[in-house]
Amino acid sequence: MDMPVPSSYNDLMQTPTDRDFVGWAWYERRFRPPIACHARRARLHFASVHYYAIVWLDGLEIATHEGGHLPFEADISSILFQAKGRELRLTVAANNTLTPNTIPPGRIIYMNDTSQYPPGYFVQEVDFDFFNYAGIDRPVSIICSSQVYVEDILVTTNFSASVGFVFYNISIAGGTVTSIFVGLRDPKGRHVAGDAVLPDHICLPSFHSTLSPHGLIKVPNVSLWWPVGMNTTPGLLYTLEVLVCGFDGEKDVVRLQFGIRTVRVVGSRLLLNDHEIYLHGLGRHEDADLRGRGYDAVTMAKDASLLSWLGANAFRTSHYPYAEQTLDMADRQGILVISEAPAVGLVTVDNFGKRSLEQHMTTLRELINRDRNHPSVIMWSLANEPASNLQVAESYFRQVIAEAHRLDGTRPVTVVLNKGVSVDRVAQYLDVVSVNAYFGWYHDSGHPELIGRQLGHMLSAWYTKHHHPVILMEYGAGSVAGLHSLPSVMFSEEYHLEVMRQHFPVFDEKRKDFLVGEMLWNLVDFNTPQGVKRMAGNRKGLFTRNRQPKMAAFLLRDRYVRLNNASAHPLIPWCLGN
Ligand code: GCB
Repeated sequence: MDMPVPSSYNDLMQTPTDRDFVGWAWYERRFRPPIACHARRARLHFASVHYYAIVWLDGLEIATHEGGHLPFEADISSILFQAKGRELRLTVAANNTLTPNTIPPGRIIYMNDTSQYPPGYFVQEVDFDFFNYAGIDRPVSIICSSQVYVEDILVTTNFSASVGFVFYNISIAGGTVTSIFVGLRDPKGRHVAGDAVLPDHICLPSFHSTLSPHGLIKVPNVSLWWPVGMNTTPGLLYTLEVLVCGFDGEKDVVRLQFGIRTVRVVGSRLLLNDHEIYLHGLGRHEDADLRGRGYDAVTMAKDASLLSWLGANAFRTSHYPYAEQTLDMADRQGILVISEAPAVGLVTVDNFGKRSLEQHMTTLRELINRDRNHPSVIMWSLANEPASNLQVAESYFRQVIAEAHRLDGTRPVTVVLNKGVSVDRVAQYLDVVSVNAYFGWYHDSGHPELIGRQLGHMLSAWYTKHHHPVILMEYGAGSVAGLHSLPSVMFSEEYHLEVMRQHFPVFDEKRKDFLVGEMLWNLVDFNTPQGVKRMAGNRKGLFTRNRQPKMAAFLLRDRYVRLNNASAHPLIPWCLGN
């Protein structure tokens, strides 16, 4: 069938067997290479294929990749050169099978009782609460450049008084360069330091600039990057312009937008630009009716608009890396992001073996490499709800956390925990302790009056044991839009409100000491595997899957606008609303 790319194929199918298909899905199309790419460096770039991908061009295998949500590419210069503009056939095989050693893990269960099931019958089981959407779910593009090209740039930033520091490290591939020009533009587009990189710049083979591929640029009167709600313009971005010249006189120009800011954990506090910061945000999913997990600019813009309307200053990319366009949006809008590796559902001993560890590390490298220049990304979350009580989990996470620190010393690291504080073995290695807890929902269902006591006790217990800042990374309740009940019952909109309301006084109390974030679960209702606990998906959204508000959305908006107002005007904490 015709299949749009990007999209998840599942939601475009008409039979349950096709929607729930597990195995190889084949994509194929013919295309004429762009003339502009002829005799130049050409890379075929996949932003994400879920889960395992093999790619052929004209029948020649050019790439394999394991893991969804993260990019990979193949150099196709010589194939395009030989093709001389002739049509080419691109084939992609994508396999969504998850095993105990994939990240995330899953398992195939064969039902061998032929009195109950037909021969060969199997199901794929997962220990995570979202539909395992599959296919080429993000854009595919051809990147043309000169033979010598800028392969990567790493920017780290700091500041002292009014001077900003921009450290850059440029990796060049494809040959030797004759000269490099590096310049910096401020958020208004004015050239402020380094070389002026002009569009009509001509590369002269003999010319050598003074700048090397790594260095430091000082920025006087720096405009720091801030999130929303800080009484200053959020999301101010500088642009690093890099121009490299090859021997043949060809040039590659890359512009990287980034923000100048610092993140640190000091004692029980999270500091952004040396100011205490409190995250008030949401957990999310890349999920929308018909689109599945497929990248969709309209849904992305709508969700950004919902976050802004709510007054949220943060979100977590639960439970996998989101499209890069979403992080660009967060950079511009001034939303703090906790960027999460796709390690969710590591719950049994066989999810912590050597093969899992290797794949987790590979995924982590790809994630940090992709997202490290985004000012919005202030923390790495390495996993969601692993069995952190197991002995194997301790040595496993000690290694994963050490690797994250080695790869990026500029951001704190967390793992989102749900085991009890007395049995957990992982929090000791973290910079920030994140916990999920559903008091009044999964615990003491139907008893929101117990939330204050239980939540306060739990949060204090984590802090007392580890003396690290704590974030309540998930809490919430489900409601079916339009279902009302007084007195409230579970799944009514009133119950949803009640559960949230019971949390707020505890947050306000604990954030005086060690709580550095409250992250409601979830922005929008989302699709899950079918089961008796889910009524056509998970209903913990503030908005329906069509992005219309439930009553709970107004309650959270009222709180978040007040919180923004309080941090913008510390002397008049409650000057908005009643
Ligand atoms: C959790 C999970 C999240 C689920 C949520 C729920 O703890 O981290 O993926 O969707 O609970 O609603 O059950």
